[in-house]
Amino acid sequence: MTTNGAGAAERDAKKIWDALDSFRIEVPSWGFANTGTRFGKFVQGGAATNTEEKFADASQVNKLTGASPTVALHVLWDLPGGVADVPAIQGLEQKYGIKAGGINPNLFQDAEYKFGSIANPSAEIREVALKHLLDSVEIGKELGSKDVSLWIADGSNYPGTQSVRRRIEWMQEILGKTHAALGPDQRMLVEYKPFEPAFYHTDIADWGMALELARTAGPKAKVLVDTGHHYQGTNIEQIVAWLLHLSALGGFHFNDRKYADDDLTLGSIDPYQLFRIFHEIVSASPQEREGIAFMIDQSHNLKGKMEAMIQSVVAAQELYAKASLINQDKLAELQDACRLVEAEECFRTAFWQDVRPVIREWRAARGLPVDPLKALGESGYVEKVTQERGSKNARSVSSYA
Ligand code: LRH
Ligand code: MN
Repeated sequence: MTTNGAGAAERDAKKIWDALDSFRIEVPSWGFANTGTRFGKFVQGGAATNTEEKFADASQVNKLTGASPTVALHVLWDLPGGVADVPAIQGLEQKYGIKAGGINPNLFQDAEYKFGSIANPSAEIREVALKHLLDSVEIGKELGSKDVSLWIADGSNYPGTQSVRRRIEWMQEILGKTHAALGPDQRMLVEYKPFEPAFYHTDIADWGMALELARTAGPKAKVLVDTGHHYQGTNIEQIVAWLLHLSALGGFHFNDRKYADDDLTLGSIDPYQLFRIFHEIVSASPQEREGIAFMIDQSHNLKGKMEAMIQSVVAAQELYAKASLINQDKLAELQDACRLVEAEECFRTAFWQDVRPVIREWRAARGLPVDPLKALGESGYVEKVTQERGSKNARSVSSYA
């Protein structure tokens, strides 16, 4: 595999095995359900129609990839009964051997949030939003899951219609109270997004705003980087480097995009982007890397949901393995000596390494199918769930997920 000799090949194989043995990525429950765009939803007969089926699908993905032992939950979609649904989730964790991961409050779906949730001018509605956040913290506490992952869709559509300044103060007040409710091992992750569903201003639009809100909330608050939440041309790995430098990086929502927040499968459009991000992670110190949450956040509107999720986990494993092959010491030496071409070659040679043969050996050694996607096909799992769920999906309502 590498240019010079067996010794180097063994060393590379060890780097890849060590990288894969430590690599874990969380799958989103909503990635298994029928989702669409505002222009329509193409219902898949085998899609998950309830939280149990989402756990079943997540369990199958983990069984085939060995890398996704947790599933992110969206409170309104997976725990419509709130804290009262925790025992049911604990039952599913037992039954399917998958742990609940990030708890995602939903402050964007209900009618009362038309003018915002934690940034809404109405103190009454802000209180309703705070109640939902505190319920989400409680759910996380009872499930023993580490992260409460906040995406706030709040914003406005026309200049002059809302006070950006007062909305900042209202957000800080609510996020401070939410942080105060966190348990000793809990964190709150603040996700930013430049636009959609708001199209003039979004209250938490970029990493700087998320960072400042996290900092004022408290030490258990970190920033979540959704790779789809950046304007074209944004250097996302530079933002990651800064957040690492500031010990403010909580985690990622990985996906890919050609235009905006397209939520396409990771590595499908610009795999080099994710490689550059992983380089910032693997070149950080073990302390800095500690606790960074890798999560997938995608909606599979056209591709088979199980196939797309397995493709995503496998692509993430491959890109993380490639990044683990970068000779960091040599690269740092070449970078600081401004030996540009040699540094670039040292960096991108790792990207071009075909790590798949060694990953297949790792899978076999770990008792996993050497080709997860092929194994899914041979398992008949999709056909089985399509049989079981088909009629329910045919009747599926038109909610987002
Ligand atoms: C917003 C977002 C957020 C989730 C949602 C499903 O675009 O990235 O993380 O809550 O997608
Ligand atoms: Mn996201």
